[in-house]
Amino acid sequence: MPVIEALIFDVDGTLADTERDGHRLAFNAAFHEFGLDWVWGVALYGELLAVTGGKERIRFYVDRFNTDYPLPDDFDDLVIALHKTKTRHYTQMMAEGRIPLRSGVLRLLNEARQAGLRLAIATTTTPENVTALLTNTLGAEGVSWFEVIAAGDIVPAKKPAPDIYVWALAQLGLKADACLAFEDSENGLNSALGAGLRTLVTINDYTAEAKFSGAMAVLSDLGEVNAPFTRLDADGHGERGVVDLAWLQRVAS
Ligand code: XBP
Ligand code: MG
Repeated sequence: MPVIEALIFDVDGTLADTERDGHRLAFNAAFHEFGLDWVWGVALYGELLAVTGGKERIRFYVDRFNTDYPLPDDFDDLVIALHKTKTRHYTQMMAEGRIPLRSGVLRLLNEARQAGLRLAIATTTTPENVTALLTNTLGAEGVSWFEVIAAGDIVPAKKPAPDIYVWALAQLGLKADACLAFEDSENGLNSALGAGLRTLVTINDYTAEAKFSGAMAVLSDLGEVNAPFTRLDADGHGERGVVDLAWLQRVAS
């Protein structure tokens, strides 16, 4: 296996647990601001996560879960306006520091940077949201840690389509076998696998029951020395530890 040259990270659910207490609340705040009585509870939101992308998720909700809603003629414009408002609420929440990075993320990013690995992001979320999270959690320079930020509508087909990872690889000028991807969801895993990437999954509450077939490994999180990960896939035999570059190189081989 070639030496790992770059790490490509998903954002939502992987770098930080942004869905339940970030995106979900921002959607609800936008609905409220528009005088809509739509409220996405924690369980419903788990079902809505089947569709990636905020605008796509609003449409999915109206289509499948709120079928009595009379579609206005300007529904397309409404979705865009709602989503813009949702992004304002979300970035405001990030600026308030409401969502920290997940366990082990900062440690691994620091190690990768010191070792000269290249870093990239591949996410379906809106670019402003990525900037808000990185700036708040890593500091003003955080965005510059990532050489490529592939986000949002930059490719029309969102995860589980491989397009966002294919785009990120093209920008890096690297083949998939020189990179590793980090994901938290089946849609994300399938996107990365579709681009030919070996992919490490760290689960969260919304994705814990998924099967993750094809993942390089499935872990509770990246782990810290005083709070090690638990490996959950059958090949791992319940290993506990810390994801560092040596561990990644070993498991990827
Ligand atoms: C993340 C998402 C995003 C966010 C909403 O998926 O599904 O849609 O929930 O973001 P992944 P926007 O982690 O697989 O990339 O509202 O900005 O689209
Ligand atoms: Mg994700």
